[in-house]
Amino acid sequence: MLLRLDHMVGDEALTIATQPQYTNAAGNTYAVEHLRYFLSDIVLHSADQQSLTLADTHYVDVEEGIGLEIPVGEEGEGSWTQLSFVFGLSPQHNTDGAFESNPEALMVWPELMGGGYHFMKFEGRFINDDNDNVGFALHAGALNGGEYHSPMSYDLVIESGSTEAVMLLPIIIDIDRFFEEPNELDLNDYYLTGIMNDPVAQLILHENCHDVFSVGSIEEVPQ
Ligand SMILES: [Cu+2]
Repeated sequence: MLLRLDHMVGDEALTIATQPQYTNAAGNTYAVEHLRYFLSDIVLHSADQQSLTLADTHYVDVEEGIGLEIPVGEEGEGSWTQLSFVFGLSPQHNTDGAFESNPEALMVWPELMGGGYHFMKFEGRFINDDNDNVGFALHAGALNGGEYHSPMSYDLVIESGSTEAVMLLPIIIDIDRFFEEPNELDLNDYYLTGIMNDPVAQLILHENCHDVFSVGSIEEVPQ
């Protein structure tokens, strides 16, 4: 069995591009050039209180195709009723020096802003209020120790083990949702300064993360 991360914008598969083509809730026309992030504490849970940790930390780079699948392995054969993970790094994993090699080490978060690592580097371009095509960077992290990581938990029904097929569980990441619900995030407010040193912006993005992820229906892929 494996988990597959499907990056979407609404109903469309995300296309990495430089030319703004998507429209967010604030009406910004935007493009995603780079999307890099960490998940942590990825755990399957069963009805009888068993749990299986799939990864303590997991790095994703959409543009480079890194980390788009999370293998479950043979010990994952069985029945599971819940999947939980953290978007970003849970505090126990967000420690200075935790990652010694690239690409993970390149996610380092400035010591002066609390240290540890970026939870996400979401970079792209958009058309600003002056009608200029400009770059933006939404960099999320535990600014000065802020609890901006997002624990997620999903009920599911997985019965695996007997089938000839590979069981595949899609995890959908809807990029548009970073910009909405409960807070409308307008890139005009942030593209000049970024958000790294802005606790209000970190909170806005953190709150919006609650429904960015969803779990799809299990698929069987013939071997
Ligand atoms: Cu940054």
